[in-house]
Amino acid sequence: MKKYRNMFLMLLLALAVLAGCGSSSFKNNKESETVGEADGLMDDEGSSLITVGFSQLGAESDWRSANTESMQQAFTEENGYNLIYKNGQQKQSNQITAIRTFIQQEVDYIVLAPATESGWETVLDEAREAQIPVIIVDRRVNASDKNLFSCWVGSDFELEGKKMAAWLKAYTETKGMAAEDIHIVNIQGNLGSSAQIGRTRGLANAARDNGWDLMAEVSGDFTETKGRETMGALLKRFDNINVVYCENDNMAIGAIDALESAGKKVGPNIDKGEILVVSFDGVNEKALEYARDKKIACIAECNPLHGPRVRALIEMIQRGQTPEKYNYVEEMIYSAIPDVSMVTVDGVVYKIEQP
Ligand code: GYE
Repeated sequence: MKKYRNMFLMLLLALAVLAGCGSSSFKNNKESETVGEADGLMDDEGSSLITVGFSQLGAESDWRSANTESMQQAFTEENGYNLIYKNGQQKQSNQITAIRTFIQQEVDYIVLAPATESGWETVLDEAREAQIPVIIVDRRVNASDKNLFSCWVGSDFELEGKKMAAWLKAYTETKGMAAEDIHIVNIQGNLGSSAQIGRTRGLANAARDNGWDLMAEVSGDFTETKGRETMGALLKRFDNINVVYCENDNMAIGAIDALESAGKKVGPNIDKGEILVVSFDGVNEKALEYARDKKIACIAECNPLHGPRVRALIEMIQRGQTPEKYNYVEEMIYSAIPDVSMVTVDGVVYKIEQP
């Protein structure tokens, strides 16, 4: 993937940030397989391999596949790990069972990529009782007792939504459109997941503040199939949609298919009757191609390559250090439309990158 070049240097930077100044922000978005090896690290029993139980939530999207692969590449035997991977098939109950199995197996670390935010207290408490450190990756858990897990690494999903809303505002202003003429539908991710909550909030607040017509918010579960179905249903309900905000690329691909099958023209010229589609991730090659063709007008990047980041956190704990509780990755925003060159969110300027 073109945009994951310079991987080695960027990861070195991230490790330096983590180890050096205890910052809560990972400065890189890139993956390396070559640094941070766990050579010489021993677990409590003196075994040379560290056992990590990884409960992944499912396999719903290209983002998820890239995330799983990143974890599998980071936690290899050559790197000093024994990775036990469990796919939760989108069900929290499966993930809870996986964690209980990891506890019985007496793994050294548990890594959890939770499907939704709520409902983890009991099982996390069981892991704490067993004195197994838990690292949360990607989405968050909303446990009131923050000591139920060691740390978290992932994206600022609301920031992603805010960046997208800022781009939409800037772009529709270049088109001279009145706020009330912007008729948006939001095809959301799976309800109750941090990625959905943050991206939905980013748009809803902007719609309220700008006076946009946010007509519907419907979940498409982050899958292409549900994105297609949901878009089809929305087209039956509304005949004036001109912006489709998809909370990931796979749903955008499905939605574009439904729009085109219904005879609609997808593109950035909303002043000329085209329907503008925006989305999140920037992992799927087809979505990036759509972005280069302006079929997807803008993509807010969500970086899935958390394997080396989780490994760096585990290695800190192994060395007796305490990682920052919340570790954010920095992310970009992509659009091939030249009219908007940057957006400002919460005082920070984000340059618009080429997809
Ligand atoms: O954007 C989506 C995936 O939680 C960040 O989940 C992740 C989201 C990602 O299914 O494609």
